[in-house]
Amino acid sequence: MTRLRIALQKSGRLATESLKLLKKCGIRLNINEQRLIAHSDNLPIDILRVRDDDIPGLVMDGVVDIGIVGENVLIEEQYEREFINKAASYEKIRVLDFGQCRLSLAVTSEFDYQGIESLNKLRIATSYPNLLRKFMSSKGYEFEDCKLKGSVEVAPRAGLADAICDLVSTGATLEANGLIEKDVIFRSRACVIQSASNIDQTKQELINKIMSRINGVIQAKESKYIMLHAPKDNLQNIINLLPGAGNPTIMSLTNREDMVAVHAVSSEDIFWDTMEELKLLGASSILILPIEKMMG
Ligand code: PRT
Ligand code: ZN
Repeated sequence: MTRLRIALQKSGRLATESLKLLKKCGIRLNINEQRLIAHSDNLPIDILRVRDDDIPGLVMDGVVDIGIVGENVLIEEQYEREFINKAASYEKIRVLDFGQCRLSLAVTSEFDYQGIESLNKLRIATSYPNLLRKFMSSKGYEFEDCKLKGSVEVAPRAGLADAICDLVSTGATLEANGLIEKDVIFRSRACVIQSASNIDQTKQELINKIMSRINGVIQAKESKYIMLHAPKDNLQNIINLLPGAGNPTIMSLTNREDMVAVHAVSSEDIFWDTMEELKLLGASSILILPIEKMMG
């Protein structure tokens, strides 16, 4: 069987999480920092470690079978290719739980911003000219583009542009540069994409297996295993407090006729407030445990 090729970011914000996810799916890898390719020794999988900007193109051109990339980079590449009439087909097979950020318009505090119309025909610095162009034209506005690959946030102060359109997560970078976030034009997170070109059946089965493991890893991260002791006469109220705990296991306790042990899997984290409420209902010995893996 030909080996499945997966493209990941080599270094940067998505690199560690992407690798961690594959490892949790049971893909054993020997990463050599200098090397572009890493081979798995327990599954027919090769990992290509590249710049995130190259990942959508590698998948769209069928050079790799799947890739993990931010939706911002993916859609920018898709729009760019549509613009120049280049094939841009792929399939987004799952969004992931990391890499969350937003692409926002921001201006300096002196700028009299009355809404997006205030930016009409002005110069906007961005690394995402295609996403910005689609957004501005959907609103019926134009702009002069100033494409910068880095240091976008210094452009207004340096006199290069009137405003910026950049990725934001905490907002600290904007604040440090005296910029104010005005409008979010796109929300993004990391996602898994698959090539639209013909993938043979054995390869597709391997992709499906990995995707099912990814689902299990993410589901496990969001879920908790709960153990507690509950008074029999308040059992239903206690179970009702456990989010998404379908069919809890109820066990008897030695030497306690009035109490039972409850074990349940909750589909969400259990916060201190819920634990305090459980205690008020008579629950005791409450334990919340992380779950490592899950399967249907
Ligand atoms: O070398 P390579 O090309 O692979 O990496 P890169 O430098 O292009 O990208 P990298 O590693 O910075 O980001 C990879 C992906 O992470 C992005 O494409 C997004 O999908 C996602 N991501 C999530 C972010 C952020 N959060 C983020 N905050 N990417 C960039 N930023 C930058 C932003 O550009 C700004 O400079 O962080 C700064 C803002 O952060 P805050 O927290 O101060 O608001
Ligand atoms: Zn990049």
